[in-house]
Amino acid sequence: MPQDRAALRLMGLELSPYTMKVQSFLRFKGIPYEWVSRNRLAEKEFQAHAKVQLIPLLFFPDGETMQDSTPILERLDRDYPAPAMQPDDPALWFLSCLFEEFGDEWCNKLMFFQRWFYAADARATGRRLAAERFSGEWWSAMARPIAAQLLVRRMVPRLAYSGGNATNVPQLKQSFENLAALLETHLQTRPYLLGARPCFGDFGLWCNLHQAWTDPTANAYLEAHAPTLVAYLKRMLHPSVEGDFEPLDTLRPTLAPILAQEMATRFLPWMVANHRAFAAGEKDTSLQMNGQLFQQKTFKYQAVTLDELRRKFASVAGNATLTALLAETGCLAAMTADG
Ligand SMILES: N[C@@H](CCC(=O)N[C@@H](CS)C(=O)NCC(=O)O)C(=O)O
Repeated sequence: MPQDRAALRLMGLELSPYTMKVQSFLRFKGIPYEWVSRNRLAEKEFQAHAKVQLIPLLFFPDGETMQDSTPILERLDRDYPAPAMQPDDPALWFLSCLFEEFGDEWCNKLMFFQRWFYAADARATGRRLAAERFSGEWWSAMARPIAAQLLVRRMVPRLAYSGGNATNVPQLKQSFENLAALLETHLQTRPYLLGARPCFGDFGLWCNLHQAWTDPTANAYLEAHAPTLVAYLKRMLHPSVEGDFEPLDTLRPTLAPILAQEMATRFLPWMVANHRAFAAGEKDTSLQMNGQLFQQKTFKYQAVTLDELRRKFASVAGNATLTALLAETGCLAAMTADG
């Protein structure tokens, strides 16, 4: 192995929210790493180590590899404890976990539908993906135009997977615009979600919203309506400690509306319905969301991550401040198995 090889190697793409999430976290922790583009040249190495066909793929110096950004961040936080990624306060700790999951599983829908549902965005993304996939190959400029079209043809049907279908788009569009407005207010007086330093929740929340900002339609909307949020999206590319986490009291006035309007009415009802459908062996999940039908394929992954979120809640369920906030905002029921 060449001496100058950095300790960790991060394989992925800039168009991958979860790869950018891990990169941002490595920067936050000050962990040296080598970026490895998952282009065609890296395909052989990817296939030799990947357990699932997903990026990011993280290589440790001892040859161990990891996939799935949430356990990757938790592992890196154990290996490199400083600066801490989580608040000590149990209520803030759980809210940070809840936002990480919300960002990973709900905001992904808000990004994905805008990226592939609108023709201009799909074309733009196809070109960017082709440029990344064929980077490092002399002839790539000639192949890109056709490659871009092929990638769009492969990715657009994926919309069904992420729930970006015509039935759901009204709810997803409303959710994106409402979330942007609520974050624009919440981030007026603080650089990060829970105060003057980033938490676990920031990395999940940021990664998909940042990707959306790189796409034409969402970029135009955010630039016009949410300049403070845009500044946050740029800040999280190189997150750093600028002070302390705030007490829940000062966060609550602008954080509670996000819990009530986006998590309690959209994200959690979908996660609970998906969990129930998975348990019942139903391949499709449908529910009423703000009086509208919301339907998509049922996923094992999100059923498992809801169990994990519920396990985390159970570890702090005795915290009266937290349970009061979750009850007031309509999020508490979903935190327990019969929720
Ligand atoms: N839960 C995983 C999700 C990883 C994921 O969905 N990665 C996408 C790119 S962001 C991927 O590799 N998709 C496969 C493909 O597009 O072929 C994580 O957090 O790492």
